[in-house]
Amino acid sequence: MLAVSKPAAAPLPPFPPEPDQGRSDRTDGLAEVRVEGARLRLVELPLVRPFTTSVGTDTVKTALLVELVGDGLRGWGECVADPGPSYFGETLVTARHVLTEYLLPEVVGSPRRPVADHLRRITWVRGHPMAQAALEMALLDLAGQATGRSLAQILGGVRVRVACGVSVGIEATVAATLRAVDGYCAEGYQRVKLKCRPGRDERVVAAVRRAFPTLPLTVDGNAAYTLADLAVLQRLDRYGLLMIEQPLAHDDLVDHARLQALLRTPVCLDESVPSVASARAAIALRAGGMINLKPGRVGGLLAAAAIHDLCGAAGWPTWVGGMLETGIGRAANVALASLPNNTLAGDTSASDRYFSEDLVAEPFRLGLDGTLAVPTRPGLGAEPDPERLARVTTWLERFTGPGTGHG
Ligand code: SMG
Ligand code: MG
Repeated sequence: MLAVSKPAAAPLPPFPPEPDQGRSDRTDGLAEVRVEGARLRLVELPLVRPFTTSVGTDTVKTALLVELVGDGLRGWGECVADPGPSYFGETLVTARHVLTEYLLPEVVGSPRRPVADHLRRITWVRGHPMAQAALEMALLDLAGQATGRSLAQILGGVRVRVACGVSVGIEATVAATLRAVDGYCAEGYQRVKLKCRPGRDERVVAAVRRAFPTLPLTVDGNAAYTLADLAVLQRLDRYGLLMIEQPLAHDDLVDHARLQALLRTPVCLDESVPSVASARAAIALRAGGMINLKPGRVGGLLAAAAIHDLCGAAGWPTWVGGMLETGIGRAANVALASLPNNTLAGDTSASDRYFSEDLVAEPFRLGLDGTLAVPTRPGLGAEPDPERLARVTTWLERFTGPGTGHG
């Protein structure tokens, strides 16, 4: 009988290393912390101008804040879920539910523990990365304060100031977009991102490029395109964009890989990377060329830092995105932006790009060189101004520990 030999299997492409789910050695050496009580609250801050994307218009920022109290310290976390699930599947109501019923009971009233152990106790909760990230931020703030280490030091930051860009919403007219871009450039922002959607893309990009020939420029489609729009996406290649952010579906990687193979401009993934594992898949599939890091989207700062490391090893640049955070979430984003592979300016704009009065005592101010200072105080290095906090709080709930109920 004829022996049929199986052809040798083609070697697997080099795969990115195994994810560590973000529960990394970055927490080694942090003091143990005890969480005696917690408060959840909603705050509402009007935006200085409406912000329109392909998924809707925001005129006010509603943030869910986590406040942990232990050993005389106070740790703060900001949840970036929106009121509705148009950018991401979580909402303010689902995040509140998950924090109240599942996450906070695991840490409030528990004994003094290493922060890694507190975090291990919440990993059984699947999904809900924005709720998880808010609690993680508050725990890291407590642990950083207890240890005397800033969040940037905990995460492995290497910069004292970080380069800032600005995200410009879809304006009513091209002229209004040009005015907005002009204003932000005059303030010193180092790069401009134009929100776009089918029909509101090439004409605006062409006009901005004509008026600002050397401006570092990007676009963000927030998943509004499909491969049927290939022609316009390929035409955008002509404008020297730094990247095209999340053009295709929020849960797609395969079509982004097909698109990237047909574009010179790097594709930057945002919505399509909701975890460390999905970042690894994106890199393995070559579904783009860079990733926008948002702690809330991926389950926390440690997971975002792990994605930063994976991308660095793969030669993909990273940068820190934004969710119109108050100064609390902004402090965390700026600390994350100080990591070495974040080589592109972030959507980490100054407080006054969003609010006439930020929540934090010391608002983030843009330097003349278009940078923000990385907080240096232990922990987050930012806390709400008590009087302002009281003024903008619309809802508040207290937790004292498991079994004691809340209210
Ligand atoms: O914080 O300056 C900011 C906003 C940056 O454009 C921004 N964020 O898709 O990257 C993004 C959006 C998400 C929020 S609006 C849907
Ligand atoms: Mg985006």
